[in-house]
Amino acid sequence: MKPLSQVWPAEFAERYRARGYWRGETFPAMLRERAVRFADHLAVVGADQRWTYAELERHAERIAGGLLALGLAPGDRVVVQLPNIPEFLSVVFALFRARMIPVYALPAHRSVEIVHFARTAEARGYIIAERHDGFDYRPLAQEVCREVPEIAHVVVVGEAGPFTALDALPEGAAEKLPADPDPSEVAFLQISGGSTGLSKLIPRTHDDYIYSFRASAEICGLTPESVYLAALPVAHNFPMSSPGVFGALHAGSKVVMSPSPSPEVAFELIAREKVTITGLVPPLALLWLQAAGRTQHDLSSLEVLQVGGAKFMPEAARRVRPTLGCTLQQVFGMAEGLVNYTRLDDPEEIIVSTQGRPISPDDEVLILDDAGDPVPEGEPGNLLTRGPYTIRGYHNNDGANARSFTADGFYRTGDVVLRTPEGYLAVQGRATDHINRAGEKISAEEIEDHLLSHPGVFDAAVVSLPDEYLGERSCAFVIPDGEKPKAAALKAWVRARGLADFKVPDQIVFVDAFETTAVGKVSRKELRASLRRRFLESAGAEG
Ligand code: OOB
Repeated sequence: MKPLSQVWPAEFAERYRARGYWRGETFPAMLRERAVRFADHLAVVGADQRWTYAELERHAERIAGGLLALGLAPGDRVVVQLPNIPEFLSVVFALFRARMIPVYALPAHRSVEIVHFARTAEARGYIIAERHDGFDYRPLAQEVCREVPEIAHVVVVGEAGPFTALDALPEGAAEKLPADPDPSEVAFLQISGGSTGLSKLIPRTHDDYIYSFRASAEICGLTPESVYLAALPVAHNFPMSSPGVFGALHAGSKVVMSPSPSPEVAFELIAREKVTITGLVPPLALLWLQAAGRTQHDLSSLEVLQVGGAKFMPEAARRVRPTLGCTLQQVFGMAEGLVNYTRLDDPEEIIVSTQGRPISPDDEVLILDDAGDPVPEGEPGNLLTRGPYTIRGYHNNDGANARSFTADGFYRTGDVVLRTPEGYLAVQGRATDHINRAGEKISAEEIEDHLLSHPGVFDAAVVSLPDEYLGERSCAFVIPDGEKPKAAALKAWVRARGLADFKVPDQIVFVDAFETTAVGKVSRKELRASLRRRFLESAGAEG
């Protein structure tokens, strides 16, 4: 099995410890300590569960013992694909306790993605919910196990079918549970937005990740009286750690798991549980702003609405305070590390017009031109970063590491930003070819490959187009091979390949040929840019 590691050069690691960022905390120790300090305080609330901190720890201990008794072992990687339910927390804390490595998948992922994560991580276990949003995950697990026979155990929250139910794990012996991990060990694998090709796996350590959400909880003002609503899927880095469910638990707050981010579901929970803070992607924030005007629910407990994952337009941002009566906090982050926040007491103008500033005084930020030289202050350029919670490399992916990191360890974010005189970052766009569809990152290349596998497709280029609601939608330009296939058939083809629904192209445009330059060749990147430009120009002319 490929060993897991995430190593900062010794001088950096020493500095991060000396400055008190890395404090040697680990996930198991964190929960154990809180289960004593906040024993009877509510830790997590779901549809019909209400667990105190002591109960959450008891559940995690039982599951940890059960997973070991089942045959999984410390060091095993386990794909976790669970929706926003309290068991997400008992399961991942159980994995941490048993020194197993969660690999976080989104509920929207399907066989192609899960097989890829399982293979890349060399997973031995897979934990699913019986169903969510009308989808039954058990047939998906059967398909994944056929493709990845190394998966020895599937555990199901709910009716297990052919697998093992979480509630029916064998009884484990407490003394078999391993000692706490070393804080510099990798705690889990997060998945990247996948800007080129398939998602990469992001190894995060106890030290670095706990620092990021501890500091986030502080920036977001979390206390034991705070109530955090997990509205976005918790497997995503934003609701997980910015400050997310982990930051909330670190602060002794109450976590409320919302099965859906829709205003209908979330508003009722805000009123019932007196939610004080939550995080959304821009399209959902727009939907909430619309719905707030006509809701019967009392939203007055809400103090902070965080918006991130994609650019939130200033015109919309300005409406948050008057409409919802709470403070907006913009969040610009990435699963690889760096997270920026506007601060709660910042002037309104900074809050609505920037995407915040970094968490840490030791987050190093470079803004460079394409030649690699710093741009003049205030001008847009490519954002590179390194710091106490930004990774130095992906798991087992030399090619991506060579592309995405400089020799001295800076991560090339692919984002184009400018820095204001106050030191805040404003996202201007990006240099990479992915589509940011309502916060979900889609790799153009990955979807092109699936389109090309269709017999009626000669060539395909996938680009992002501006979309009023989604921010960006995906559009595939397709050169047919022979008879033109139906757009609906192509979409169905991509879906049937076993991909997450959000990756199915929103729009398909058939063209006879792609332009080529005099040399006869253009890069895919230039090709996508020119298709996009010409399409928008002609649409503009028509409109
Ligand atoms: C978050 O993480 P990822 O890994 O899904 O995506 C990261 C990318 C960034 O590189 C940037 O391109 C985009 O998403 N992004 C934003 C943004 N926040 C993220 N673009 C414009 N404005 C923003 N506010 O998306 C993520 C991780 C942690 C916290 C928040 C978001």
